[in-house]
Amino acid sequence: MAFNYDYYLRTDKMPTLWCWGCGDGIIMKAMIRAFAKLGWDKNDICIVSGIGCSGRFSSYIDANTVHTTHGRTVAYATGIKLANPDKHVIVVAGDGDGLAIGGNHTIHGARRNIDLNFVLINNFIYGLTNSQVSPTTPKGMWTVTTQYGNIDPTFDACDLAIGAGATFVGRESVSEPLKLERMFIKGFEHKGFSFFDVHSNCHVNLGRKNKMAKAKQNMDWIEENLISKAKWDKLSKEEQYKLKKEGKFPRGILHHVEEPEYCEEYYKMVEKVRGN
Ligand SMILES: Cc1ncc(C[n+]2csc(CCOP(=O)(O)OP(=O)(O)O)c2C)c(N)n1
Repeated sequence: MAFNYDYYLRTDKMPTLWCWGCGDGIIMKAMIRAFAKLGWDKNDICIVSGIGCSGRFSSYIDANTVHTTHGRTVAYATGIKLANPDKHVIVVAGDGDGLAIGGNHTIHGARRNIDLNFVLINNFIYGLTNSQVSPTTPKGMWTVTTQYGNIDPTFDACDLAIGAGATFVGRESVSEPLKLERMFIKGFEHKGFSFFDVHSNCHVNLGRKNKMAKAKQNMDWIEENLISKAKWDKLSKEEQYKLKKEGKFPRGILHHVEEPEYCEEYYKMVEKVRGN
């Protein structure tokens, strides 16, 4: 029998406002299947989204939801998780939201290893506001703010998360929804800061002026730039460095370690101070 998504959706809000073929829908569906496979009650889930096309997750998923200010998802989510450590808190933010204006919050959420699940919807552009350059926009690409081609160097969101202290870090794309679902399940189960760099298409605002105006062309381009972790690990450090400079990245679960979780440490401290 076909999977029924409706339990986790605000069906009265359908159809979505996303453009035809947008990767956001694939990610939302993979996320919902992960919730269902983990057996999560929607009342135990909190979706915290920022501002952007990706911000609509908190409108469409029927759980506890907060549509927060641009770049401040982790600040809100930290408060929510500390006050409700038994809830599953999922942060959804775009590459502009999570790496530019909100980059600092992303770093410190990872550093604290608070049990949040940070889903970065990385479409390489400011989607909602029509094509401004973002930290992940590849070199040379046209955006409205880089009309002669982007000169900013390529940015690796997973390296940032690992360096900052995230304890589960993975990268997948919208072309592999089942792998994405499996990665979500593993990361959602992990206790600590889980960071998912999900490469997604924005053929309307990125692709249109960069020779991939169709969703499939944009998705094919994403696939060309992702290399399985198994293959990646066989390359020398020099080869990996060179590939990253060309905008090519490893995919899969890249980092998974166990470290003390922030809420647990916090509540231990509360007990200690109370003399219990
Ligand atoms: C403080 C603040 N600055 C700027 C904006 C305008 N703004 C809204 S969405 C957005 C960028 C969205 O891009 P991204 O975060 O990559 O998400 P996407 O739309 O691609 O999902 C910007 C700059 C805002 N709403 N608030």
